[in-house]
Amino acid sequence: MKLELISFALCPYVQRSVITLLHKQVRFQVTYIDLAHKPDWFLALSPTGKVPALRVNDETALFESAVINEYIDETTLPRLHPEDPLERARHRAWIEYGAALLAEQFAMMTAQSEEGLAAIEARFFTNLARLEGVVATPFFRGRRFSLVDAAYAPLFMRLEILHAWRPMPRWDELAKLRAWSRALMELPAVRDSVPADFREQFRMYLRDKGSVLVK
Ligand SMILES: N[C@@H](CCC(=O)N[C@@H](CS)C(=O)NCC(=O)O)C(=O)O
Repeated sequence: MKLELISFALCPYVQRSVITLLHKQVRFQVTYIDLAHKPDWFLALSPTGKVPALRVNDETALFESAVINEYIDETTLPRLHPEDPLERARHRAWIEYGAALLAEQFAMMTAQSEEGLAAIEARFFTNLARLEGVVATPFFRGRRFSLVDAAYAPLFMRLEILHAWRPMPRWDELAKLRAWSRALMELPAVRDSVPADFREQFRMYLRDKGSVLVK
């Protein structure tokens, strides 16, 4: 099976799929595109015009990170998704919840004023805190890594970087989530899912977006 992941290096949704591919030790190629100038071939294969897209055997293209991750999981054993349908549905629900959190995190990271940042940050942490009573440790469901872990690691990676630049007291209060985040950051599949100069690229990206966090 030939897999080609269409990517943008700083995209957290792409990173979800990279983590899954690395964790499952699946061979894949990466093709980077410029999201500001999307090539025609990409627009032809991705109806949403968003990355990630996964081209399989030079033919079928999949889109949506959660769907791509399930496909990778179903085609390479052992399965990361739980066997039990109810438990699997619960995992899917939290993955969806994580996608909404990523959108809120993006709004937080690109806030243009201190007032705007304060409002978005309050909302983000209120919604993030709902996970505190749900998560087991070290990973979402205990000792076994799951697709929920792959879905949240990009969010935590960005949160830890932002927190190092400018401490966010509400992140310190979420002890179980921080333990989960720490366990994820130690995994090779998570560490290797971003370029070596990710922090610097991330900072420059936010600076170009006029983020109040890097002024
Ligand atoms: N729901 C999508 C979201 C993907 C997404 O928003 N990707 C962004 C980059 S991080 C994108 O491609 N944006 C380009 C655009 O919206 O034109 C997924 O999970 O794959």
